[in-house]
Amino acid sequence: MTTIETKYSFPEGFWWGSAASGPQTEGASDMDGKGKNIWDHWFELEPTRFFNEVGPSKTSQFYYKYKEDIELMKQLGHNSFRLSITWSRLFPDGKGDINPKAVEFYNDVINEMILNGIEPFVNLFHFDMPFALQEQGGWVNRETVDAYEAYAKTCFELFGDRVKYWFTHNEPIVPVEGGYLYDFHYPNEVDFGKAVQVAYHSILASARAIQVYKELNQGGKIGIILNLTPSYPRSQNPADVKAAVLADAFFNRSFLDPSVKGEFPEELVQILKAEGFMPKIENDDLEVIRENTVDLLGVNYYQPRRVKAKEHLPHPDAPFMPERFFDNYVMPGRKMNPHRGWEIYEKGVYDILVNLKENYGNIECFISENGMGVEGEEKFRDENGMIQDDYRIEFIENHLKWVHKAIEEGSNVKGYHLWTFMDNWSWTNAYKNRYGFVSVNLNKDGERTIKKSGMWFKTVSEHNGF
Ligand code: BGP
Repeated sequence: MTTIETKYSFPEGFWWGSAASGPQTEGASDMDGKGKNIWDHWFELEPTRFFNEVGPSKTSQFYYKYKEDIELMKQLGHNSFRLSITWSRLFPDGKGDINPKAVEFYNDVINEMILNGIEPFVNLFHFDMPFALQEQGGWVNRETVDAYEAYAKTCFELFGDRVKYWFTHNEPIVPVEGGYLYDFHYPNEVDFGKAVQVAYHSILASARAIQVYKELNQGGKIGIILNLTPSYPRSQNPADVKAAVLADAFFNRSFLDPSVKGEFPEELVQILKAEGFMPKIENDDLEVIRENTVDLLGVNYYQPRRVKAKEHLPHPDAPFMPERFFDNYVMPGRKMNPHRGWEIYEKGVYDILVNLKENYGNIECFISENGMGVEGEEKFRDENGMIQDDYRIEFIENHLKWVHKAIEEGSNVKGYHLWTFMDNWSWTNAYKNRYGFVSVNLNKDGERTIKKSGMWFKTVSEHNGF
């Protein structure tokens, strides 16, 4: 390798790679004994809720093409990659009998990654509740915590000899928001009480999986992946500042504090008590949560949250929502990703890292997702067939500069993973927005072509900087 001057160089051993999830990439959603999960069910029930009525069976077919994909990861300079195990593939009913075909598949994938020098980061839950468990209430039902613990233990026992980086959940607040507050995941309920119970059970499940992992003594690390949205007040007016503090407690600290510190934010507990929404807590739960905090934290960062004090009191009959305490606010003139409607605020990633350093014991962390979804990327394909996604390169660079600054100031951040490796199925948005380093042509049997950003990333990884 030739040496070049890198203006932003990163610490030795920095993790360069990308992240994906089982339900968004595997396809084969009813093959080889896989059970249904909530996405398979919801698509059957209401296909029109999905962009162009494309459901979870038509994904990038990683199930069949994983060898080719891992080879591409290697070509793109990946030294690590996050995948998730699809719970209902391993346990078609969420518990009980194991599907041997799933064991074979995940063994093959993990072995292939290791063979190619790519460290497997394995996540256990990426929004994909097995439908059999959802029918019993999903995360609302405490028995799901037991089923999850058994599932986690099985994964550690089957794959833990080779997998040394585990994650209990990806963005556990999203199923709470989507399924029980804002109607973008099944079961599409609006019920704050259930939302709180779901959040609580997810946190308990995470702690119980960590406990089991530690007992097994496999010598790896276990963490959680959280989507953190730094909350900025519109002004320094105390009412706006208070609104931002509460939004932060609801959307960040609700999971961050128990995961890293083993305790719940006091502001939130006070609100839940005052409003009669405390979850059902049993026996030694709180001790389990206190004692089983994460070894490392994955930070997914896409956008900040801007808030202001509430202008109008909610109608007394309106369902209880976190927004009872603040208004979300779109700051005029900010840079936006028009395809996803999300603000692009690169400094947010730095603010998160500074917060982790100052208030969370500088916990070991990495950027586990960051990325830019773009519609209609085909128009950027050049005559050689490569998508010229300079906007994505600029997006990543601008974020990495802030990550670099945080490192210079002592942040304990160990890597950067893009969302995502190849264009994949994005829940209800299906294939509308493309996020990958690699494009996927759904009309040509999922043909893969590397985008310009993929080639650029290879040089960044090789030179450990840019
Ligand atoms: C994160 C999820 C990913 C992915 C990404 C992009 O919240 O962990 O699964 O989907 O966001 O968002 P979207 O696909 O909704 O555009």
